[in-house]
Amino acid sequence: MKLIVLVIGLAIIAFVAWWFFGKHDVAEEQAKVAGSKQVVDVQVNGGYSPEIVVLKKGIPAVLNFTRRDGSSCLDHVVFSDFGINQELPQNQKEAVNIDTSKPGEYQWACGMDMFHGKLVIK
Ligand SMILES: [Cu+2]
Repeated sequence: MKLIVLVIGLAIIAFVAWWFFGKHDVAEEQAKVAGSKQVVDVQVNGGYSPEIVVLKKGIPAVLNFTRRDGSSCLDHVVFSDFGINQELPQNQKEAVNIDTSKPGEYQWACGMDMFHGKLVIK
């Protein structure tokens, strides 16, 4: 009986360690600078891909969101730090303009704050 408890305990510890320290594949993408602006395409399908977008400070940025997901959950994208709450029509590329004058990390989310992505401006 003690052995079972020990084995289960070790399994839980191993799982927690994996969860916190294991390398999870979070898609990160650096914006491509073209001319005077930088552009990143973000696919919206059960979440955001890439989930982390890295932008260069001071260059006007455009995030092109394409929502494949049919659920109403993801039909808005919210950048609360930028005062943006934009509708994402399904299967259309929707451009969201981002002010990159202030470096930092900023979350974006779906309209219900369930799915998240992150902007890194540096
Ligand atoms: Cu949602």
